[in-house]
Amino acid sequence: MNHLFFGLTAGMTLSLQAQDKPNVLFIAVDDLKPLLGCYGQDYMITPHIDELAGNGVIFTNAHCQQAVSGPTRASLLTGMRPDYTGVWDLKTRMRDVNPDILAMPQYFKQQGYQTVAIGKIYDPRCVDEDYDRPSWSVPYAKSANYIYPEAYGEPAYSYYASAESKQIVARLEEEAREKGIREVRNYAIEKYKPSVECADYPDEAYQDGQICNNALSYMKEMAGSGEPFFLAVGFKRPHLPFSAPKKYWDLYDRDKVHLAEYQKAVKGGVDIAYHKHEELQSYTDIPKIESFSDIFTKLIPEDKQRELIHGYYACVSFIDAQVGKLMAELQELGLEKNTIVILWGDHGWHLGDHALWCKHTNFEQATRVPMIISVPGEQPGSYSMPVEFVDIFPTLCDAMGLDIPAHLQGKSLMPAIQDKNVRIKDFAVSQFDRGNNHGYTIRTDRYRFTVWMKDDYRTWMPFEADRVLDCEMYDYQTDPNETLNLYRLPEYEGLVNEMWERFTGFVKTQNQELAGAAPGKPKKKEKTRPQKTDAGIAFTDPLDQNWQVNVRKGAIAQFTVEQDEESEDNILHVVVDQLGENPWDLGMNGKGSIAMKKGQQLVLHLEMSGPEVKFILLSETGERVIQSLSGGKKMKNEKLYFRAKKTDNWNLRLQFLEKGDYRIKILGMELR
Ligand SMILES: [Ca+2]
Repeated sequence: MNHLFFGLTAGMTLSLQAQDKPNVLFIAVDDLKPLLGCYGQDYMITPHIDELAGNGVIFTNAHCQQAVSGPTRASLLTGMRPDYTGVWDLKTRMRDVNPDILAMPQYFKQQGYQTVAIGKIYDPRCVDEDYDRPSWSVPYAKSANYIYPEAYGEPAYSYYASAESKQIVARLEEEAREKGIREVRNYAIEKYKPSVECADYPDEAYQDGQICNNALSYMKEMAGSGEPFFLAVGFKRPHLPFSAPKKYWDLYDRDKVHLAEYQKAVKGGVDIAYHKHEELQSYTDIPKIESFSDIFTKLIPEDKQRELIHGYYACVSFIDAQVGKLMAELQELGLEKNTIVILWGDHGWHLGDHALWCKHTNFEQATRVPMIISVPGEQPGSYSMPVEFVDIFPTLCDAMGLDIPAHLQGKSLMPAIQDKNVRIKDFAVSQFDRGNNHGYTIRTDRYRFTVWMKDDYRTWMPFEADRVLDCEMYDYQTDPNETLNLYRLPEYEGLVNEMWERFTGFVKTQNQELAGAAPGKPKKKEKTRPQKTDAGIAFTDPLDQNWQVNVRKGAIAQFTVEQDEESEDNILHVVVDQLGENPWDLGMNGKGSIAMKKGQQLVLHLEMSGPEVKFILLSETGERVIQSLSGGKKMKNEKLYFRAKKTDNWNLRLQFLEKGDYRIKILGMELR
């Protein structure tokens, strides 16, 4: 074993290229359907989102991939459809299925962005305890600090702010304790969980007011940093319960709210399309539906419908006001010229249409989403052809000037942002499960075609006509409320056949894109290893055979090469006691070089533990491709992707960015 000690030595320094990458403000709004002034609902009071839409591009035919929080967010944030992510419910964690999946914030972080999440971005049930640790530069637990005004305190169950609600909850929790019940919160929530709350309190008394304040602080902090940021702000309303400050309720007249026009089953429809709105039924002021057949006979009473819809409107205006604060601060800080802003609601919401409430369907009101993207320097406007959430990842890469990872399933919408008449795709695809029956629905400019497949069919399998359970088709030009299923009408046979071609074509594409992915089943980490190359990147003993180690300007570190007894691989062990003045004062340069053609991708397979390391691929002419990686306490399998910006010889550099103990094992590399 060869120990190399390095102390304080003077040496040459490298200058890093100045950062002029655009920032991204990424605003997620839980359960927000396109019920906004800018989407043509002129009775909605949403001036700030309308203004954002007026300065950006509003997508009027945008659809989520699956109308429920965890799956839609896992898909959007990885740019992969649910049949790849395997997250179809609210309990599967995305990295249990795909340990090496590349998340959008993770990729931006690797590209030199400060990535931070405040509020709800992923669904917490579908990621790890650290809210997907690889995604964020700032650990999620430290990204926000909710400081409620003393006069109000923290809302009960985090959403009921009124003193009355808090007293009731406190009394119920006391009652539970007296009865010796351990699950105090569950006891209380089963007895008291109203679907709405109107209280005359300020925004700051609610979680969304706090989320907004934290985002404002972060923007101020980042404005002068010189580093680009990806700031993800996730608002919680208008998710149930509809609790919002009274001033937002006062913007609307309950007698004038718009009840759903069509509250019946589709003529010629299919039962599997509906549900009993179980989510709404978990609220203690909602009448219970016992059996499926009661859906259309026991409608929510009209006064309760009015109250719910009024509450939804109030919550939308409440969030609009928070968006207004974010946009004002962006201007105040002079960041608006260099910040891409995107706003999206994670899926739609049924407000009584088809006697449905909440989401969880393949109907238009559940799949259609608000999606507004503002890219500095681009002309504002409206885009009406179909787009989907999987398009967001590649679109942002394109707008930010980053390479689009080749495996992403969506398409960049930048051509549509630049020219609103350019077609990006013929249809969007959403899906939803009913047990082992899985419904896939495609939405074109004008029609929707839904195929319900039985026996656990997924689109990585070849299409099998035997497994078709039922189908639906709707024409939004003649029937915007989806009252009539056209699928079996003889006059639509030609159109139905066209739709079948689209659907089976989609399945073929999925078969190809997901080939070998074995999605949906928890996977072991990749055991096969790529071929080692002789590019001078192996950690040899002595280390200086392949690497020049730099420990300069105050840095103190110890570099050792150890052998893993089991695999006989060499492990680089670095202990950093003190950092240098600059990041490049503590690191190592590979002596060998790798010849790469422009656009070619180098994939580095490694195992790593310890704090953050910056991996830099440097060309002879000084071009850099930078990826950052942090390991945990245990060695973890990782892959890094570098795309050559030009044809040249490249060599690898590592910079150790924090004090601590690092272990890195290079498993190999491949050129794609
Ligand atoms: Ca949601």
